Amino acid sequence: MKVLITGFAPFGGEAINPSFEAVKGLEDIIAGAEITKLEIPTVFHESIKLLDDAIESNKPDVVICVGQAGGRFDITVERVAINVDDARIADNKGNQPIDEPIFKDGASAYFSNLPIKAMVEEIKLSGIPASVSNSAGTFVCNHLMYGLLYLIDKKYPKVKGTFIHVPFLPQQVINKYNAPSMDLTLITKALSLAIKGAVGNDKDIKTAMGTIC
Ligand code: PCA
Repeated sequence: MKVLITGFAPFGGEAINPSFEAVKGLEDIIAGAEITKLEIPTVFHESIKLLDDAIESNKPDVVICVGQAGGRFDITVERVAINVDDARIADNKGNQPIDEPIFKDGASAYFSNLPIKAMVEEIKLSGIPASVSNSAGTFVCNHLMYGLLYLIDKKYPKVKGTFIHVPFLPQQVINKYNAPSMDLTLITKALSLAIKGAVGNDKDIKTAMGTIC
């Protein structure tokens, strides 16, 4: 079993991105699976191209992309990606698409085909806060998750994939008011547990993890 896991480069004025910091710290073998780690630029379209090339060359069974969700307090495993870019800030190359489809020939949305609830449960059982998220936003993270699931739909039908958002690191929130953070060792452990949940469950568990607005 091969797992490709990616993290993003820092963006939005941050000096660090917890996603790639945590990915870098993962073991090379987790739950018997061979782990390949990759940093992805926080740039629309270039990110998807790089992921496509990595899937083509590494031939992974599972792909998990990870990104920073500043403001979230827990680890969130994403359920769905939507076919829209609506950037509140520019990406690292100055692109700021507004209400543009990611792929004109893609579905309105794609759902993750990994057992996302089993992944969340695995993380929670180790005492780390985690939940299912129903929105990866409309910036580069949703863009990459959509690109991954589009590629799975059109080109790599045997691959399974999702996206995980992680909170800020403590050093990122020193001068931010009331912003939650999580220690790097906990984020790294959570990603390792998420991989364990992903490779260890063919089917998802039937547990309520929905939200009420
Ligand atoms: N987070 C951003 C893009 C890169 C990252 O780490 C997002 O949530 O869209």
